[in-house]
Amino acid sequence: MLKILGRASSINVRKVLWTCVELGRPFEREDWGVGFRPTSDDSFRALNPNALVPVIVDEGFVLWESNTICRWLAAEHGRSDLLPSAPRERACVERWMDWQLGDLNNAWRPAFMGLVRRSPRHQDAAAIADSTVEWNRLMAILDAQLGSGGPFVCGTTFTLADIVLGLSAHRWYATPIDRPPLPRLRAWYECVTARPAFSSQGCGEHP
Ligand SMILES: N[C@@H](CCC(=O)N[C@@H](CS)C(=O)NCC(=O)O)C(=O)O
Repeated sequence: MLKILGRASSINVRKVLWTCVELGRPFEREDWGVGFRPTSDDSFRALNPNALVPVIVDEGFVLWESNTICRWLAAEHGRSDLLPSAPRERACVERWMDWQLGDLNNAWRPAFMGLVRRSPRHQDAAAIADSTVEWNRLMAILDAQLGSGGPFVCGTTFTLADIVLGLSAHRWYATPIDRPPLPRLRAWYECVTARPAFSSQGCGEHP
């Protein structure tokens, strides 16, 4: 049985939960991370030296990095709808997944950590304001991408890019900031979050 280690409030754990449900893949989840068993434990660090969630263990195979886990799961199930096998189509999905992890995650951190998590280390008003501007700028880029084809991030098929970015959009809408309207993004967000797999694992709960 696939084991997922990580608290369900983590956006990166939610990516894996959502993907598993889309795949119909059974799993067990163990709570690790802030508020639960500490990832600084030796037993956890032996699985992921970064001491971050999620980690999966499948028949002795250990994997960390949320987007890589989602790609591995889709590939293992032969789900070329979620992760295309054709190089150009696959590159589109991987590009938007990389953009989510590398660019979007960095943009939102001060605003999200300061305003939603209320982290004492993230209460610099100027940093929150800068972060909000950058976060909104990047979400407008996603809105433009959705306007160039759609209805999904990479065209007519729901892919892993919609999972990781759908969760990012959930965070954006849940953060008390001024947002541009971005109607294409809103329509796409409502479409992807209406999927049963989104709500079945609590992905729509407080981010
Ligand atoms: N690049 C990693 C980042 C993982 C990450 O930052 N995880 C956070 C939760 S979203 C974490 O483990 N925080 C510490 C904790 O919960 O103890 C991934 O995508 O898996």
